Amino acid sequence: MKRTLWATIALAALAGARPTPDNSYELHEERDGSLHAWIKRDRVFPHAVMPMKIGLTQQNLEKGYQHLIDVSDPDSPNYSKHWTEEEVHELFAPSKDTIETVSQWLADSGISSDRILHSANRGWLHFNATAKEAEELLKAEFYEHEHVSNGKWSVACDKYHLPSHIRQHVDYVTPGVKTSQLRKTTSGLSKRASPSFGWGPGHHRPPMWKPWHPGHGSQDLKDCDVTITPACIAALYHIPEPAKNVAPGNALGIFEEGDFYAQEDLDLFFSNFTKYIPNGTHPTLKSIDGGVAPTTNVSNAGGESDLDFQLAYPIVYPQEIVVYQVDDIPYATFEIPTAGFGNTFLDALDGSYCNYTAFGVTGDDPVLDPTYPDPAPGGYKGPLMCGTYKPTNVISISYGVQEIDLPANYQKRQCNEFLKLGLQGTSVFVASGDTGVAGVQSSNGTGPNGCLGPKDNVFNPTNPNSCPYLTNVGATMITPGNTVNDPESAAFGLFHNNTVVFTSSGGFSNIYPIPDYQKSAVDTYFKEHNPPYPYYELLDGFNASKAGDGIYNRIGHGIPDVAANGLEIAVYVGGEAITEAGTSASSPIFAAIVTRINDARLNMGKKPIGFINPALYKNPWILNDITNGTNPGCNTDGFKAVKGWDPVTGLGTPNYPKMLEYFTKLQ
Ligand SMILES: *[C@@H]1O[C@H](CO)[C@@H](O)[C@H](O)[C@H]1NC(C)=O
Ligand SMILES: *[C@@H]1O[C@H](CO)[C@@H](O)[C@H](O)[C@H]1NC(C)=O
Ligand SMILES: *[C@@H]1O[C@H](CO)[C@@H](O)[C@H](O)[C@H]1NC(C)=O
Ligand SMILES: *[C@@H]1O[C@H](CO)[C@@H](O)[C@H](O)[C@H]1NC(C)=O
Ligand SMILES: *[C@@H]1O[C@H](CO)[C@@H](O)[C@H](O)[C@H]1NC(C)=O
Ligand SMILES: *[C@@H]1O[C@H](CO)[C@@H](O)[C@H](O)[C@H]1NC(C)=O
Ligand SMILES: *[C@@H]1O[C@H](CO)[C@@H](O)[C@H](O)[C@H]1NC(C)=O
Ligand SMILES: *[C@@H]1O[C@H](CO)[C@@H](O)[C@H](O)[C@H]1NC(C)=O
Ligand SMILES: *[C@@H]1O[C@H](CO)[C@@H](O)[C@H](O)[C@H]1NC(C)=O
Ligand SMILES: CC(=O)N[C@H]1CO[C@H](CO)[C@@H](O)[C@@H]1O
Repeated sequence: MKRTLWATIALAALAGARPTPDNSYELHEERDGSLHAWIKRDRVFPHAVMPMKIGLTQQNLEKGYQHLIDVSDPDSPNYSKHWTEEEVHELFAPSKDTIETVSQWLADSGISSDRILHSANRGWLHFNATAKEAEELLKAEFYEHEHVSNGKWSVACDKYHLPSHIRQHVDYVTPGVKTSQLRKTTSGLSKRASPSFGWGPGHHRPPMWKPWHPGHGSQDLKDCDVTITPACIAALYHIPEPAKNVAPGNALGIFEEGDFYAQEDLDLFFSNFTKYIPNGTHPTLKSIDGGVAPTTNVSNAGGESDLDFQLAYPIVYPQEIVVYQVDDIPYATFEIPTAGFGNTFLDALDGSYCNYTAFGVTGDDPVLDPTYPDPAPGGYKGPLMCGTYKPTNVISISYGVQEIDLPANYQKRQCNEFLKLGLQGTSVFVASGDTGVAGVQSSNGTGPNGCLGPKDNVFNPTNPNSCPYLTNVGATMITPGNTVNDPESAAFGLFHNNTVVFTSSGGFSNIYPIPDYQKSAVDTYFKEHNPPYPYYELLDGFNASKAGDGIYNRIGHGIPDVAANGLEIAVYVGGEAITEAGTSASSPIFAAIVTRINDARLNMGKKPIGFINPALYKNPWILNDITNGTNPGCNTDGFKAVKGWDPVTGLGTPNYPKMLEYFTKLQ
């Protein structure tokens, strides 16, 4: 394997004296132990040239929330005065002071400004330095490292120092204590946790489906307890027939990965279940990093995509739907394992995210996320898409993993991106998950029952749901014998001879604290309906040795925010009518309703709603409170749906007329 990094290696002796930090220098980063899978080799030759990058601290990470609330709180004079993309970049870019202080220090250290490149998003200073220069600059010793198995080389130090007045301006430096030239390989890396919802590759039938109930499925509302059709959803939430004069450009965006709709399924559904959607109606494809849709072979149609579009179209039609079809086939179908989720999607919506540093993480993770161009057969050969598409006003995501599957800082950086979308006026709805208070069995660090801790009894929250800047949607059902006029209950379903249990995911994050907008709702829940379980209090990720006997986090962000029907949903998949279940259904229903309300607001010359949670928590009366049912898991009954907010169905299901009335009156 060629070591291209050190192409200019000169014949020179190793540098003699060990650098000793002078008084003004302080330790900035030190690695705990050796680099996993890398063997430390020789000291880097003093004249070898290394590409150096200094990640500058981004400002205002802590202020972002206040700005988001400023445009999302219905009582704020700035409600719906969303920011432009440029304003958002400017908010988080490093301050002038940071850039000037660090540049000055480099100049004083002999690295003149003409050698420095400043990245487009202002987050990075790049320069080439000899190892000798870098070692003096950072009071460090750089060593070559060889990978144990893949023949790659990298350079890293065990620790490095920075002058005390510089430290506050620098996130981290590369090469540094991590291997920075690590490239993703196509084998041997961590296996992708199977998505807990969103059925993914090879599962054209979702795990939770039933054959069609013969004789059901007309426009008749009397069978809604057995089969949910568009007519049932319209009746449940009082959604009128679509408006005639829709605002242009108000599309609903739907995320899909490794699962593809078939036009034939949509057509069968439209012609059987709606009077007004013509055959051939289809979403606009926004392909991300090689994503393809639809599938031309109906036998390969996916139970997630077909479900999403069949639920959303009857509500939003004739408004447009956009499908964000994410990742090429090798990645999307997990032929190449990845454990990450959502970063390539967010890159395509915001170019600055491709290189964004926050919480010590820059750009996509070369191990967890797909990397492009993808050399795999059939892989997408273009560069990673950055800022290719504008986000739609509303986005629905019915995929996810568990919080435990991903490093906390990876999730925090991504969560901040959801905050940026909210600042710009985009509402993001995410299915809360289908496993109650438990997680997915195959997920990282979980027991066979999908739960955490040495006793496999600790509740296991979902990702990206734990992020407080998006809107989590749990699932409800019409219990047998009830009608669309009766209150719904929290969803609960048994499938495949009771081997698959569906309960709506909910609980409390182990990473994020309870956001202010949710605080009084969660306080009331604990005060009036204290769950009968021991709890712990921690943030920054689950740690069994700190959790004691507790089985849920008392100080974490509560999931979900709202709910919508998710059981016995009529859908055509693979040319056949079946019924499906899952919060996968609930998210597109809620997102489609908000798209309709945005349409009304746009027609009045108002702005889209954007981040909807502060308005919902202040006005729970515009939702139907769900007060029956539980979300069992981890050998418990889980939490209970109660009066007011609860970690099963949130604030409740949509009441379209009340939501419309409320949101059209707001500025
Ligand atoms: C509303 O926005 C303006 C302009 O961005 C800003 O100056 C003002 O402080 C904001 N008002 C509040 C209450 O935050
Ligand atoms: C560093 O050197 C490489 C190779 O000569 C060059 O491609 C790159 O642009 C240089 N970077 C900077 C910041 O000057
Ligand atoms: C629409 O397409 C479906 C599926 O191909 C077909 O069964 C139906 O007859 C078509 N309806 C019309 C009006 O063409
Ligand atoms: C769809 O429509 C066809 C033709 O009207 C009918 O035979 C069939 O039973 C319908 N399927 C469902 C699932 O309602
Ligand atoms: C469609 O896919 C099925 C299942 O993967 C396969 O058996 C069939 O041959 C495919 N049909 C065509 C026309 O490619
Ligand atoms: C899985 O868990 C192990 C042990 O906690 C951890 O070292 C590893 O990073 C986790 N994998 C991922 C992909 O998060
Ligand atoms: C369910 O159990 C019945 C009776 O034991 C059996 O006939 C049937 O094949 C099973 N179905 C599934 C989907 O496993
Ligand atoms: C978990 O907590 C223990 C005790 O405080 C600590 O020693 C350990 O490093 C923590 N583990 C992780 C992965 O943070
Ligand atoms: C409450 O939910 C349970 C299932 O969790 C269901 O069996 C029962 O019928 C529901 N009660 C009402 C009044 O809907
Ligand atoms: C300025 C900068 O660092 N740009 C990089 C942003 O990320 C993309 C994709 O990873 C790179 O190709 C750019 O070089």
